Amino acid sequence: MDEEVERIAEDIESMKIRGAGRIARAAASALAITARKSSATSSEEFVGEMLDAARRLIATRPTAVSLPNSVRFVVKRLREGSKARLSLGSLKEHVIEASEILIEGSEQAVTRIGEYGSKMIEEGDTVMTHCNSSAALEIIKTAHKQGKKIKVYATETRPLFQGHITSQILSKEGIDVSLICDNAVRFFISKIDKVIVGADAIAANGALINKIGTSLVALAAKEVAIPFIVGAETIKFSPETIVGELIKIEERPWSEVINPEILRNIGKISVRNPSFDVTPPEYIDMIVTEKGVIPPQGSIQILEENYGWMTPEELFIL
Ligand code: RUB
Repeated sequence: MDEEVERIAEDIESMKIRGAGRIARAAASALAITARKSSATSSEEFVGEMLDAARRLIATRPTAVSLPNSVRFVVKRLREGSKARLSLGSLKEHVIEASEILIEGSEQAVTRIGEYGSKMIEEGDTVMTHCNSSAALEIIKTAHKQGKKIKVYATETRPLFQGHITSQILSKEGIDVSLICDNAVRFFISKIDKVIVGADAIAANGALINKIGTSLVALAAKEVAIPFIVGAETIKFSPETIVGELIKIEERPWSEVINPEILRNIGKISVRNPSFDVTPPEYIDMIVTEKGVIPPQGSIQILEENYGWMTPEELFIL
């Protein structure tokens, strides 16, 4: 494996590169790097190198569906090029181009989500967000740029405090932000007009998989009957769920939750650290995608449009 590609894989694992959209773009760029640096002397050897890199990248984090979807997008073109017996040079170009298309498309998708989603924010709205999502923040930032006065409550998002990043980004934009503990969500929910979060994955039934604690925010939002809005590029929709696969919830090391010394003093206990949770579709009012705003029940249609070409073999080939 190329060193630079291995470093990208490790950065995704250690969460130096994090957030489902960014992970997907990093994986696509790692595949382009693999192609650029390849010293393969035959197309077969090149395909082998690409698939090794693809498998390594997919294995880095299990929940963000945008990661395998991005890798599949590039591998599909690799296979097509190989089937069409492109020369080795053209095959490399084909792969590099595919990865560039994916990266550009993913960036444009976030901008579109911002445009569509911002229409749902009204002057004077108070918004709650959880974790750090580029798509959710794009909605808020776009509405702010349109001159709407918005107040945001950002949850800390333990254990890794992605809420600090969110607060910093929004405050730099000049948006009024209050950082709150995750367990203060219900305390503040009566002040909130809308909840806006991102997605690591959307299942065929419209369920949302996002940072642990998202489902609790959704529960609180439902109690006070305010809109719960998800910003999700279509690359976050999971084709595996059409054929009954469940989305794997990553469990990260306990050391992210508690200092080893404090743990030693507490005694012999187990510490659990699931990184994501599932918000059922009944708790979601709308999903803002780059193709438009859909109810969660519209997820299957997005999956059919975007991934209908996939045979089960293609789905599980990596
Ligand atoms: C990040 C997280 C984000 C989604 C969407 O989790 O849950 O809400 O990935 O982000 P982690 P984006 O910090 O564990 O990667 O909209 O930027 O893709």
